[in-house]
Amino acid sequence: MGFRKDFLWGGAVAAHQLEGGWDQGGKGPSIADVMTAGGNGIPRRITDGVLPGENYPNHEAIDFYHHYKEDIALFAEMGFKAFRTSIAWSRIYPNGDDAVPNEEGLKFYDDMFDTMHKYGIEPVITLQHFEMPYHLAKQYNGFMDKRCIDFFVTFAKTCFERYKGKVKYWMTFNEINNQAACETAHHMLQEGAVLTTDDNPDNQFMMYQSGINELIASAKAVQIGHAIDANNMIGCMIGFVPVYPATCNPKDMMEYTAANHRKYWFADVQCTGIIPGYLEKYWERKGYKIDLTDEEREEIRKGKVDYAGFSYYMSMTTAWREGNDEYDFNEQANEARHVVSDVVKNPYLKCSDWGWPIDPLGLRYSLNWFTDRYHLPMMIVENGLGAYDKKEADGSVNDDYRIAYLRNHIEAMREAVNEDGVDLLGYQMWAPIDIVSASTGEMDKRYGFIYVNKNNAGEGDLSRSKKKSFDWYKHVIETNGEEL
Ligand code: BGP
Repeated sequence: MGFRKDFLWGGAVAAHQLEGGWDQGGKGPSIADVMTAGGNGIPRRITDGVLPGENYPNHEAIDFYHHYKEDIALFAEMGFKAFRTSIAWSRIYPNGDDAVPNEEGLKFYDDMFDTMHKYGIEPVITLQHFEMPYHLAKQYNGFMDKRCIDFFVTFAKTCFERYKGKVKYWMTFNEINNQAACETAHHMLQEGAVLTTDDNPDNQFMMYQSGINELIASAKAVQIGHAIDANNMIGCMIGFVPVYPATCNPKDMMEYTAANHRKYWFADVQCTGIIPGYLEKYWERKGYKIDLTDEEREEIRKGKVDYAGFSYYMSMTTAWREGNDEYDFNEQANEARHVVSDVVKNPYLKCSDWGWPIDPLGLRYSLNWFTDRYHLPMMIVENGLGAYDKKEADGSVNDDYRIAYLRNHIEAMREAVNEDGVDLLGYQMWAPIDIVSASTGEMDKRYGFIYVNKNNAGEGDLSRSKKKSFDWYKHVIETNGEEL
């Protein structure tokens, strides 16, 4: 009973959200570097390049670029077996289409991985986590251009070759499916480096075309990664928000099915190698002529992933609505494009301060959903609570709400292992140290076991201190999840 002996307990972050050093060591600007700070309920703006006078929180972030040794030492103190981060693409290829990689960038990650191994921490690496070189967005419109497939594959190959023997667990694209349900300018830029506006009627077509191009790139990278090192475990990374039908009305059940198709077709492709029939039919109905050749379909078939990685923060509930084609429903209502939302409130769940429904049992359901659909090993590569923390006069942060959130989720995950027999490789909590929020650009939306002295206004000396949850998680790892 219980978690496997080599269970990968750890934490997850992404380069752009903590490294800072946005223009140091030969790094080029990434798409994250042109996103301004938003706020709780206030969207981030995308500027036309890096402009003077704007506030770009990712430029400095928490300066992990210069602090990674002390931060990794703190993760080691908690007993981490794994640490998930990403390789900032524009540190390696500053423009994305450069002829040769930037040695200083490659060396930076060599040193970081060596530091992890010194403590017996296994790196879990994402190749593209919302941080494509900005030049690829500006010059090519990102993955709308097939040449970006080759640029990504070159980047992936460079990383597989360079870090052979140092990195075994990989993921190609972070939350590759987020764009599917949202199709906003923010998501189209974050996931595919496609520059658009919220009200562009072509967003959905572009999402399918750029998404297919990313899936081809992912499948090619999987094959190359296996050829370079047969030990490599290369996964997908799905932003998973399990869908519940609002009622047992059969129409709600079909709406639930449609929402699963709409949100998780990326997972179906990466885990099965097949373009699902529901997708082909939808393109046909919409008149979308997706550029996808027989050779590319074959690449997708051969480039199936080894494990299903997914993030889990919340569930969502959908309902059928009179007079609407279910596939035109969207997760986010978009009045400018006459898109109606099918998302309804779940009366059984409470929400976080940012309105994210908290649902620990949904994690057990998610592990079963992936197992029933794909029968692959899995890794939870993100799960955590963004909250306002209060630093007491004595410097302590008593984050019992964070401990409660994580305890309940880990308990649900343990039941999925013990009762349902799911094959789970590890759990990467998001994020072990306070970092810049991806959706809002805030610092005050905190996830960490480690407090970083910096606020939304950018004030603070970046000093690190332990929160109450630090020792709690340490004990969880020590007892391999027995004592929560
Ligand atoms: C996921 C992303 C992460 C991360 C996390 C929390 O969608 O993969 O990059 O940021 O969500 O979201 P946020 O930072 O917006 O609170």
